[in-house]
Amino acid sequence: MKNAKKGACPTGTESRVTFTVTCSVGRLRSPAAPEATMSQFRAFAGVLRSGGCPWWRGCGGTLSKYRPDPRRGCSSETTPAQAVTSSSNYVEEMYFAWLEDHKNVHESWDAFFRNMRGTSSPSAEEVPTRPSALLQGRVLSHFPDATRKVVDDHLAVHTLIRAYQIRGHHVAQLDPLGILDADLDSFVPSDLITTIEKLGFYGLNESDLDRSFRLPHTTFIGGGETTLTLREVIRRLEASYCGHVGVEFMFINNVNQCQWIRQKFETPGVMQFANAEKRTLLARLIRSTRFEDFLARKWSSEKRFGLEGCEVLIPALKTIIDISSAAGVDSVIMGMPHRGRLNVLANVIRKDLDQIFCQFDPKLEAADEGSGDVKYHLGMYHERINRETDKNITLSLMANPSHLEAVDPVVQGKAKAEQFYRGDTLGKKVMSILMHGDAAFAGQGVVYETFHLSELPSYTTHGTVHVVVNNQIGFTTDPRVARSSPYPTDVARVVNAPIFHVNADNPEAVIYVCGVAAEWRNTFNKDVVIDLVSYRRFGHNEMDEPMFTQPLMYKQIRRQEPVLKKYSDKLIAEGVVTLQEFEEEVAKYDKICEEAYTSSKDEKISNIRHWLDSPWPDFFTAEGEPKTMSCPPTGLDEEVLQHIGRTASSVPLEDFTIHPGLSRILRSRADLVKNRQLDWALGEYVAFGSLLKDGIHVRLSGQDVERGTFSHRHHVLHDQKMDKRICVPMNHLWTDQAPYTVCNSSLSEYGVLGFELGFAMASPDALVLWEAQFGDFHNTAQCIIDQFISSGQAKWVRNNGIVLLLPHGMEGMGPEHSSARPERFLQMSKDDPDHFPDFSGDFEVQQLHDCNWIVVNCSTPANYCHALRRQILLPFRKPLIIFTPKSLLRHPEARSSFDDLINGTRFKRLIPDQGPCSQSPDQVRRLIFCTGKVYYELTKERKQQNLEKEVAIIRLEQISPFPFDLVRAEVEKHNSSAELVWCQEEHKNMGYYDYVRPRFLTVVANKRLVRYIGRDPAAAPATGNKSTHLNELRKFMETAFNLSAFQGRKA
Ligand SMILES: Cc1ncc(C[n+]2csc(CCOP(=O)(O)OP(=O)(O)O)c2C)c(N)n1
Ligand SMILES: [Mg+2]
Repeated sequence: MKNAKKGACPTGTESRVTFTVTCSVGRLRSPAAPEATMSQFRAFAGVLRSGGCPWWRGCGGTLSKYRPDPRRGCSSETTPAQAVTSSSNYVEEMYFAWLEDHKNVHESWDAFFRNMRGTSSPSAEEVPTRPSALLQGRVLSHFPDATRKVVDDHLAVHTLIRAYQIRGHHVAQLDPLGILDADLDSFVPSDLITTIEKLGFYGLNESDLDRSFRLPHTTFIGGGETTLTLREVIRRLEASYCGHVGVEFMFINNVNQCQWIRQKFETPGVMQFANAEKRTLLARLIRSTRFEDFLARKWSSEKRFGLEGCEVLIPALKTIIDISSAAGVDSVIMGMPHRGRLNVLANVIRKDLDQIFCQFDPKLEAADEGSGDVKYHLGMYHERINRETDKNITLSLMANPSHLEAVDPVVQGKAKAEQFYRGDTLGKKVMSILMHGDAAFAGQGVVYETFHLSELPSYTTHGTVHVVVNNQIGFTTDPRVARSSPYPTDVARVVNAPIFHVNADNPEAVIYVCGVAAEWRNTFNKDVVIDLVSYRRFGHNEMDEPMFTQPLMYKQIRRQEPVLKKYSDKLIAEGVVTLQEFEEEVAKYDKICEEAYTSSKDEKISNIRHWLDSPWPDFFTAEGEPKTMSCPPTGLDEEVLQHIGRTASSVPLEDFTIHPGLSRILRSRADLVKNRQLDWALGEYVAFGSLLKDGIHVRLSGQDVERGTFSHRHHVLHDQKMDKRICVPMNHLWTDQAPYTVCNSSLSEYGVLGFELGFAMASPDALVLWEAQFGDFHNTAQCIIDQFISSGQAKWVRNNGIVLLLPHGMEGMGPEHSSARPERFLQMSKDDPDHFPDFSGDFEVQQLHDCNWIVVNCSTPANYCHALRRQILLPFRKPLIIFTPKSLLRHPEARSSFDDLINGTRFKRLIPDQGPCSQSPDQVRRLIFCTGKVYYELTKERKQQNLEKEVAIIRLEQISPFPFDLVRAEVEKHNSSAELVWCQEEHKNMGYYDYVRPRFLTVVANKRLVRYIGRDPAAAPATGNKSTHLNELRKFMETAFNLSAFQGRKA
């Protein structure tokens, strides 16, 4: 009976659900059959509402004369005996009133209760508190069976109410097609009253239907009434929970929040709309529907991922925005997948229609550099007046890749940043809306990771409204094989987000739900989910044939009247609009589309720049170009260095006790500063601190970053005597400094890196860094790296200066924890290996401008500091990938003097040999180029072998873009017959070799050989065996300083 469970939506009827099926009791199942079906439920419900069956009628009406007023006592015409048999609620009221004071009730009742208790009056100590005493049976034990039943029945009715609140959604009529179960299950919960006999589950029966029951405080179905007949209780519960809205919320562990939701959905008459509201809704539905129709007519064979079947998404979003705007929100940041995206751009964000239409023109020429992207991936940013509230609002839809849900954390990061920079600490001004497909919402893990950020102090956006376009299909895949959870939305339960399922063919129900969701967000600042249960009228895209895989579903879809038709018929029937008005509104919008279509033909050039979701107008010129093509030196005043150094070695708060081990660390930092030296942690401190001084916000996020995985950073000090008392010295540097945010993240890479990328989009005046615990863990965030960081600017002309700190180094720690996989980043770097660039002007800056990202492996703290500062002093933003050290953090050689950071100094893309080779380069027999930690191993070995005059060791600090100019200078400086060697500690098929080799060959015009020294090729990045590790190291060190190792070898 699966198909019978969810009836099709009668949009033409009232917005609350009405069951239309009537049947006789003879068709209902026996109470013993727990798996009653929905058709039976609907039949029963119809009976309840209509009161149409003779056996069902007739019990009501008599109770009215028993309405009790305990304060006055009862009507003299009602005897206790009559009352007990006809109104349990009445007796209960009387009894409680009598317990408080026996004078409260009429003397006949007083006598009745005394008789029952066998006592003259309730003594003070005997008077029990109401429910607990009843539950403990202290009172009941004195009662005759009839009275005990009264109480039992009340408890039963309360339980029944709760059952509907918890499980009513399982039988709600959610599928517009009437053929599917939104919860993937035709099972009807046994505690919902789907047959008359099921009242027996609660110890009730048919004769109880017209008895009145006092309602608990946990329901609002009574409206202004405190009692209702059981018949009415069930009818109202069914209307609230089993209609076109299924409310899932009883898992929320906050009582106030549950009460709030109950009130919103149970209060009688809540879902009624004024005619003006209905007309607005119709107009929005017209736009949504006619937009898709227009595209289908003009470009019938173009992919657009139409919204047909869920056109209500547009009015839904607009309602959320209207309500939020009324509550004070003036910036909404949205993320969404392909489905209906063009419609959202046109009718929600209000991108000019001609700009959308011209994207369909295959002859449109690209004005911008880069690859560009397909039209249904582009973002948009628009400031406008919200017509409903007359307030300014900025709407931005983030550009995104095909990779479903990948944009979720990015949207959240951007929303967080906007809130942060505006001081919107409670999310009252800036909010995010995320749209999802049903299959992707359930299937993609990043959804879960993003939900888990939603309540974390440094990551919360104070509530996101999630809207799921649940067309009950994912490409060709049925939900039954696409998820294990009942609903696609169950993932949201982890954060106690209420979930509102709604039949998308009932636009008024949708609008109501959206209003509640927006109010929820504005009230509780927590996430909320709207599940638009809908269908997909056509194939996955406009070229697909859905009948191959879903024949029956699509037969039904063909018969399905479009929602606009159903809703316009309804409003015409109600007299809210006339047919003529409706047709005029349709014609008006069609005309707008036609005119835009005509003007779109004038567009010859596609400007992706016009689709930017995060413009930085002051940062670039009006044309979107960098204001200069140079970068100032990144050095600092001695005083600034000293000041930051002192703060980094101190505890700026009074009466703050730090751990003795940390005191030692701070003391040694102080010693370094005294000696004008920096280790890695100090180099980082100076970079951050000096940028803060210049008003640049610095945000460092990642797992355990506050202390630092390697216990070297200690940016957050913890008072050893007072729990949770912390001190962030970096925020005590200068009174007018920018804020420093350092935050340990949840244990997620994909979600958190995406979030930080989004954060970095909001402003160019921020240094946003994400640190992997170990560099190799970045690969669980590969999608963010591939789809956004590496290619984001090429696709969407959007700059982003995010910094990735990836601990890297072969230190015998095993296959994991060793390599941050430099080869992966380098393989995606776009500088041409075979072409020696011919830049005029500032070679370094021009190269950085033209690359897709910067990859560095700094060997000194000073250079690390310069790299971070350069990131901000550049006139554009590029992602920066830094392979950071582990053992070098404490290596006595890996220190810098203040001199390397003093005014006038800058980042060194390459560090030449500074020993004897530099004095007599002609004597050099081998030039070893390397990067990172292996430099220290090489110099140590060279010294031991006494080859400091013969072997020059040159450090490539910036690997990509490749410093062709500096490498050439080094090659030319030294003896032309010297061997050129690339040495790395990584395996040959990993690390840097494949990237640097062709570039070295380009430098030497393929006239010299470039030798490889390092580990042999391997499948795993490192051995798990310490002695193998050391043997490998020893072997390639021997080769490095065996000057005849390559003799006679041609390649
Ligand atoms: C990460 C990822 N995997 C697979 C795909 C291919 N793909 C594109 S749309 C789609 C189905 C999505 O279904 P759903 O989320 O329900 O959205 P709908 O298309 O139904 O609106 C799939 C599998 C993708 N784009 N991204
Ligand atoms: Mg879908």
